[in-house]
Amino acid sequence: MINNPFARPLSAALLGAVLSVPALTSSALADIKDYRFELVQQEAKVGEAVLSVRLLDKRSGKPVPDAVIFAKRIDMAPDSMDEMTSKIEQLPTTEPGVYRFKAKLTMAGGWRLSLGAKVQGESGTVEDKLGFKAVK
Ligand SMILES: [Cu+2]
Repeated sequence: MINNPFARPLSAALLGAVLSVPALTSSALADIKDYRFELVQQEAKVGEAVLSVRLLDKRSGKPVPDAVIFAKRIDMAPDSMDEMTSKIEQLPTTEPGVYRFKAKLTMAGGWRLSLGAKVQGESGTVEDKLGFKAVK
């Protein structure tokens, strides 16, 4: 069989085309990428703490109300204690676009709040990991 010198570049080009299609498709649908969570305060007191998180539309900078938080977790991953988790519970919202959680911060140091949410009218999920400090 004769080795066709064009075979390899052509297949690479085809592969590139194939790979770029899902990328285009997902970015067209992925309005969900336009949302992010941010902590209202970067510090909390050790003990029972209320953590407030704002969900923002990055395009407008506006808070996004009525998202459904379906996953939440806190752990001490920033201090290399990924396995050190604690209780976290969602509290009623008092300000549109601000989501509140009651958490038991059992140790001073770096904590990470991980959230998963669904935004009204968008497919996909917003997933964010936010670092903060627990202080005495
Ligand atoms: Cu710890």
